[in-house]
Amino acid sequence: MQSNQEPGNVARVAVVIATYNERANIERLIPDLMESSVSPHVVIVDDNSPDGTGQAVQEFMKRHPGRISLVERSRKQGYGPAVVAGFRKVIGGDFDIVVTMDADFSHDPVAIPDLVAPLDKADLAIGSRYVGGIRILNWSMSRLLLSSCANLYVNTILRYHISDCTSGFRAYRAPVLRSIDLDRASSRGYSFLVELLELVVRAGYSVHEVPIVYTERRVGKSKMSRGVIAESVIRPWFLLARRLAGRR
Ligand SMILES: Nc1nc2c(ncn2[C@@H]2O[C@H](COP(=O)(O)OP(=O)(O)OP(=O)(O)O)[C@@H](O)[C@H]2O)c(=O)[nH]1
Ligand SMILES: [Mg+2]
Repeated sequence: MQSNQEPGNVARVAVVIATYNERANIERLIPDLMESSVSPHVVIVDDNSPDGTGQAVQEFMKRHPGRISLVERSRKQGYGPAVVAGFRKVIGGDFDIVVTMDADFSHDPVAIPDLVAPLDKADLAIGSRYVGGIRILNWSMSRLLLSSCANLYVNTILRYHISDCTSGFRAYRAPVLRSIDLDRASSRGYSFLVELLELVVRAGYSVHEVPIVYTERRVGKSKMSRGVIAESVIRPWFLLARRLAGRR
């Protein structure tokens, strides 16, 4: 499916970032994003982080009026619902492209222009750690195995040919997000990324993978939990069942 963007027009980019206790990271990331060549509008979705992430964002909003939005939720409700809340904030606006990324510098803001570039021919660009070889810095072997197995698992059950189905560094053409039913992406953890991918692929949109270097967080704590992993094991089967039911 082709982009509706006129050649020569500068795409308007929104960047959606879910945060929970990411103050130290966000204080470095927002300045980097403000300098980005794609001049993004930044939407932070914070779940009332005890470390004051939301207050830090409010300070940046005063310094960069009109370029940053904050969606505040009362308590920690998971990565998936946070990203959906960010999408709902931007899809009614006049953005052409919506980027998602983590706050912890695992996703390098410098790579955003490369991620956005293929959207002149694709509908979704995934920043992939695995396409054309593995590019991950500072991960333990067990974490690499978990991520690799998760991708193999998802590709086997859902028959994708996508090397990194669980990457949260993505760029969507905004009309794609407007056209799909976001209420159907109800996963709380990272299987939300697979669920959203399924909605995009089933709607007939095209996916392109862009090689990225992924660096393990240096500051702050991971939110990975047993519950998140359990959901990631069960969800692909639920998605397969939903796909088969939809065909009948
Ligand atoms: N609003 C919100 N953000 C969340 C929640 N859980 C995770 N996040 C954010 O989602 C992004 C990804 O979470 P991470 O903890 O870095 O997950 P991860 O990258 O799989 O794990 P690490 O590799 O250990 O960092 C980060 O920006 C988190 O702050 C949540 O419940 N609510
Ligand atoms: Mg992380």
